[in-house]
Amino acid sequence: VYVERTLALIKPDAVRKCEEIEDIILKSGFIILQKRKMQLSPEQCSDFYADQYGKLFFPSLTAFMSSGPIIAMTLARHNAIAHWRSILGPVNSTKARETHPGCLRAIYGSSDLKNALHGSGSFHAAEREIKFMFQNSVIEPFSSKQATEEYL
Ligand code: YYY
Ligand code: MG
Repeated sequence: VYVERTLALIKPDAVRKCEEIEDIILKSGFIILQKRKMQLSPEQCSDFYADQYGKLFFPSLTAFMSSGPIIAMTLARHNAIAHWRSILGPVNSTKARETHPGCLRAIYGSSDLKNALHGSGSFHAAEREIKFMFQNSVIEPFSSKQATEEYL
């Protein structure tokens, strides 16, 4: 079985629910390979979301993503990228509550901007985003009951 990696982010609006979310991640068959709690600068958020540059919501996106701590996780599983995206559900949490009521963005998010969680959109994006969060960023140690803070 080919084990794939993806990057998950718990965004500032959902960090207080991180333990609950991590339980769901593990019950969904993922292994958490890396985990960091960190706060990004607006510039780092602009780099991370460079594919959205020019969109009307770009300034609010970078402001929101830098407004508080986030939790970055490298998740591993068969078909990790697509599976994590399917658990997240659609980008707009408000609409997701109608069309995909059980999805994580419906449960933990509140709008299209404050949608609680991120998942890489492709293999290329996953590799870039994992590197971004675990090599190029200011990081702080994160303590948790889980022993998966670094590589397993
Ligand atoms: O990959 P995903 O997060 O599901 O959606 P993208 O279209 O890549 O948008 C990235 C990010 O931008 C989204 O998670 C919230 C924000 N955003 C927004 O604030 N308003 C929109 N109409 C669309 C996206
Ligand atoms: Mg995207």
